[in-house]
Amino acid sequence: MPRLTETGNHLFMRKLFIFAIPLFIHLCMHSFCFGQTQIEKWNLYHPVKKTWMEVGSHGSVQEFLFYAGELPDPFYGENEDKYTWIENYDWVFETQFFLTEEQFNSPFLELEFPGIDTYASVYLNDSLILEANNAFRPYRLQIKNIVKCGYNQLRLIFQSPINYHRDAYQARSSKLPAPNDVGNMQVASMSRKPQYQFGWDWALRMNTIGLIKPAILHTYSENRFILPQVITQKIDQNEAQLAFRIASVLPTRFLKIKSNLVGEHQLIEMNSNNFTVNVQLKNPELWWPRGHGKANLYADVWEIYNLEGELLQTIPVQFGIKTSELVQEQDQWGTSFYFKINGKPIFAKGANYIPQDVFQSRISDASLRKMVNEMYISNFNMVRVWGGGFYQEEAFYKACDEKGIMVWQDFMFACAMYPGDEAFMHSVSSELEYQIPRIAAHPAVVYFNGNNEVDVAWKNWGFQAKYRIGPKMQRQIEADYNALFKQMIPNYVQKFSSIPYEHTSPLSNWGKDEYFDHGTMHYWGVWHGKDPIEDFGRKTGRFNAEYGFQSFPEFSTLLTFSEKKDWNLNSKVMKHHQKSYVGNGMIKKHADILYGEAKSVEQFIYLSQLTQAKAVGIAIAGHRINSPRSMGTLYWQLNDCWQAPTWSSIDYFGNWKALQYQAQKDFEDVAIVEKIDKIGEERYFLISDQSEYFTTVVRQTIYDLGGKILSTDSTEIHVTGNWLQEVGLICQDQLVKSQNYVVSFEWKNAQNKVLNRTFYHGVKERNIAKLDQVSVEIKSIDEIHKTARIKITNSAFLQNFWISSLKLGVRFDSNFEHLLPGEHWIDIQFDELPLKEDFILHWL
Ligand code: BMA
Repeated sequence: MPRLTETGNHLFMRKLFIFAIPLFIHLCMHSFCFGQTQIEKWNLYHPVKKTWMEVGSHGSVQEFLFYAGELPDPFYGENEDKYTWIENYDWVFETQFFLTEEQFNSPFLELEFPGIDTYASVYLNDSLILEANNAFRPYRLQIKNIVKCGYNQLRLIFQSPINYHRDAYQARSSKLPAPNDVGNMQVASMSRKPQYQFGWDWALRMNTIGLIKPAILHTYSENRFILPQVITQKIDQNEAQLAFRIASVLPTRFLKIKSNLVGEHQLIEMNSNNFTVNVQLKNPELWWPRGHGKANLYADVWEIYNLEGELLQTIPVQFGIKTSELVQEQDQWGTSFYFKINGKPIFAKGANYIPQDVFQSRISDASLRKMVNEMYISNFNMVRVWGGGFYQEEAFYKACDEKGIMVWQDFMFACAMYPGDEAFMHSVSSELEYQIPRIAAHPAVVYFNGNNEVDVAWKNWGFQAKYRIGPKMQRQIEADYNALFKQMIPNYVQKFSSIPYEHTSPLSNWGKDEYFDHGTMHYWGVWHGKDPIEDFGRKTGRFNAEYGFQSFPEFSTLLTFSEKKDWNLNSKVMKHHQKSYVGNGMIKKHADILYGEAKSVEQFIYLSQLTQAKAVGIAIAGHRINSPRSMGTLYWQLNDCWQAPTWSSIDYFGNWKALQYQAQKDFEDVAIVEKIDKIGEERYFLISDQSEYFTTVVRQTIYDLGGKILSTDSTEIHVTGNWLQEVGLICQDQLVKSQNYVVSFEWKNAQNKVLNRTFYHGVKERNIAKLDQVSVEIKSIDEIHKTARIKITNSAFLQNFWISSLKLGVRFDSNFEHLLPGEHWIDIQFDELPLKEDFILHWL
């Protein structure tokens, strides 16, 4: 481990100024006295330059070197390569914090690190107080006996996350498979760090080192209480059985809780840090997922008292009442997999969520809320927090609680085999003790899943031969798997929640047709296999937890990491950003089949988005039409952590790709979806996942491409009052079978909201509209609310009309629509008003 040089120390001391700024509350009531101070500044020692630099309250070495101008934007071009050396060095963070007399005299002083990434020896006034080794848990340290009144010195010596494992890695006779780790030593699975930091097929490798969140100094008189949680145990007709739970930082006994809602109760010890009491709540108003009722939340205030009746802490608590049940039963098709929320089966619609940024510490709460809102307005009712990233922030789960978005929560293990030694298991257990009660406290959370594709990888990816793992070691790896995913994690889940759990996803692989009849499915036969695109609609699993197709992000996003001259699939930059071994060829293969060869890179980018939307749309329609055999559809993947061609439907800057606009329509609770068994042979289905019984009239209008009405039709459809879908096949007029046409549908949902959707049918060659047949104007500009209206005037038909802006931060309320000749309006929101020249138009 490096020691600080004299020069370094000296410089550091000179640079010192106010390090501790009191933040948050300073509460003093009765006998309890609370203080919280955040450490605002650190000094970072650069091991190569041998100099100190001043940095903020949190962040990674990689970010600091970028912000200081030492390194260029890591996402630009091939700059990733300029960052690789960082993970091989040890880095030192140092600060001084000041304790006032009042703070110093506080009976308890606790130093909390909410997130350390990852291997740090922590010294306080030269005493070693912690060896941190897990980025998924907070560390809380009692420091009363080590601190001084006045200045105290805190030093974190971060060890290289690679070197940390070197000896253990080299000592292993056979290595643990971690195929996504692109490093020379594949240590990802030995490490409790977000697995995608070691490289993934949609991410660069960026093994960050630093503080994920600011360190906090707590002062208190007796104890500190954390992780308030309400568990719904049972809901009877007029009463909910709940468990109120709380954890204490210090071991204690005999606590009392006074709740605004349920009054005073004695807390029962689960152990000396965890307390529980069973309570009843009359006439509970339940929390429901979006589309099935109100996401009702309770606001309570808890007062925690000690044995002497002294108030120790007051805690505001928000909770919801719901039960979640995972139904896995033998049935006429095979083995079911679906969720009953409050006893009602729910068809799950949504996507897989990955970290929103490679740099975890710069993801703001506002951006998390925005992302959850995107899910909400896209008619999702579920999101899967995927296991190769990190457990989400409170703001994320809170937004899901409020918006009624069910959360499928993976534990943070993905696509690798994990060790089972005592130290590793111990580290994971400390992570579980924190994360399970924290996450399960959110009513939105309905499912815990042990890992992403670990089981399926072990059984199907040829690890045994590739990593030369002999029979004895194979048995060991399997025993370790069982100990972690089939014993330890489910035990903790049961202890700290009432949420259902399975050890892995998928439970079934996509290799054989019969596999689709059982449990969860990740269908990768089109992308990773050679299946035709139509198979997305044919090969439907019982719960489709992953399936997807890649596309390129739009031009404004491409310009943030490349120049126009790089816009070539074979350029170094484009290849560098394409991290899937399958590569851009697969996008091109299917885009060519569907739309013919692109005439320019720009057009290819456009077609890549249309191809992705088509592919995923075929799957969603297939899954929904297949319900109740199929009870969930979560496409891969919602978002991005940098700018690259990936499976995302929303790019790194929040721009919606064609898929997102389409998913919004495909996920309408009462939707008309296009079923494509064979390209060119489309059929339409009205489908509902609502429980209300209602009648809707579906109006169908067929136009020729000049806008002339060829036929109209109305069908009355009774949507049954249960969860089975009501399918209405709307017949096409025989007259129009031989010509190109557009069909528009209008219908209502159970709440009487009018919905509509337009599809294009091309049965023969046609002329494509010319540039001078389309004009765009910006109208109704409102600089205060940052909104405007775009008027599109076209004298010829435009298929899949796409308008994008070269200025970042422009949002269109609709896009990729089929526009008959006439005037059309698109509402926009912008950060900075785009000019006419900023718009790029594409159509077919
Ligand atoms: C799925 C995911 C990821 C991966 C994606 C695309 O299986 O779980 O591991 O990024 O496939 O290959």
